[in-house]
Amino acid sequence: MVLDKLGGSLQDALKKLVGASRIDENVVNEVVKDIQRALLQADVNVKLVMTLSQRIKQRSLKEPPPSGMSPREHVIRIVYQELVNILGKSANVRLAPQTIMMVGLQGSGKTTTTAKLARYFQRKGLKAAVICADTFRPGAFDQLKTLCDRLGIFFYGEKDVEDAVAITQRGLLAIEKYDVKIIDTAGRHALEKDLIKEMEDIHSTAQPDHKLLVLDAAMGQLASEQAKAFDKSIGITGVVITKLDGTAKGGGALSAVSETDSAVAFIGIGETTDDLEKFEADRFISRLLGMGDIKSLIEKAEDTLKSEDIDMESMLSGRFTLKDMYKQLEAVNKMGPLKQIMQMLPMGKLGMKISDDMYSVTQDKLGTYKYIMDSMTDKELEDPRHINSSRITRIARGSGTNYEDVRELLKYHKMMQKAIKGMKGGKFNIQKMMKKFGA
Ligand SMILES: Nc1nc2c(ncn2[C@@H]2O[C@H](COP(=O)(O)OP(=O)(O)OP(=O)(O)O)[C@@H](O)[C@H]2O)c(=O)[nH]1
Ligand SMILES: [Mg+2]
Repeated sequence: MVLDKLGGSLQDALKKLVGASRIDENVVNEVVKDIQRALLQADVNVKLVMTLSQRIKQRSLKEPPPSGMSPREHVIRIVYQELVNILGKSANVRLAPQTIMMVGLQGSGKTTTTAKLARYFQRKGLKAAVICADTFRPGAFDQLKTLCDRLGIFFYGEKDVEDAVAITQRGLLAIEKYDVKIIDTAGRHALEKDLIKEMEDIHSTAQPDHKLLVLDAAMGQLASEQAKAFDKSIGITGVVITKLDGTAKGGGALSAVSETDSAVAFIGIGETTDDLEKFEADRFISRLLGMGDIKSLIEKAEDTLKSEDIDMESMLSGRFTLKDMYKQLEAVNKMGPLKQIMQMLPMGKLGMKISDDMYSVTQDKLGTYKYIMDSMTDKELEDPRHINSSRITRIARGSGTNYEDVRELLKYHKMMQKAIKGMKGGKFNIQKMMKKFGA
């Protein structure tokens, strides 16, 4: 996944929203703080982050949720919308016959992206050909030719010729009959005068429909300066951010571009020729946030909160029966293995530590526990202390399980009961806690 780290931290922030028992100013502030930290770590401009934070806070607290939408979903949607907003529009490179000129600093990924783009169009059914107009770097010809040969893409280049403009001119004639013509140009250390001159000459010779600026994602927020400089000299029509797979600064590069008049058209996410994606801000953010997952989490969360019928009062008074435990386990099971979600369950809300074993109670296990409990007497269910070794044997036989299963169940129960007793021991103000989550 692109931008794993940023995506992960943003998702963690949203999970706090999903898991909160109530959506109030405190929760929103806390989530916004997490989002800020995540974005700043991805090198997103501080001012941009502050504006975004303000907007999320204001909208979350002022805008009423649309009908049918829970407060939780509402805030998540606002976060999503505001993140899409800072990425701005994406540049649209249509699937049509056209000439594309690639520009950018040395090593930014122009040649690789030229091949990736040709492949992109080819897969969409357009005939693509490329021209090597880089006479600066000795290996440029071979590099692009090798990539094209492998992909079955027509390549035009002239070895040992220095005039990149003349090559472009002859090249365009040679590939006249192709739908999409892509010109790879030379990169330099910085925007030097002679590079600009050559770029402008190729530009006026080729009259490209698109001038794509290729930027290394590692540039972070400096991307905006580059975009402005290139735009001033030949007027770029779109940006390709490469190497998003290899840097934590990708968020900065992406958002910086939208601050200029330019927009991102494609992103490079790896070294192979298939690692190119058309950039669409909404789809990108949706994937970054794992929106599909988040949505189903919200549904589950609200489902479980509704169906929760555990008698908290009695539980906290020290009565924690096997039946109570079964309900808890059932709730855990319904939620899947996500630990964050556990915070919503009564035990989690009270800050009770739940061992890792508890998270992995499978449907099978639950089934087994149910059989076991069905073979117990009411008295045993209410107070399992009465269950001695011979009773365990009886219960195991009656339920078609074995001795160890029954013992495991009892062990769980004891563990949980102990934890609940621990909570009673004065560390928590029960009354206050109960109020807090509306029990
Ligand atoms: N991981 C990763 N590597 C990339 C990506 N795009 C390009 N690269 C690598 O970046 C290096 C430079 O890529 P080139 O395409 O040669 O860059 P260039 O802009 O043509 O370089 P010059 O022609 O010297 O200016 C190569 O090793 C590529 O494999 C990407 O999206 N992800
Ligand atoms: Mg190159």
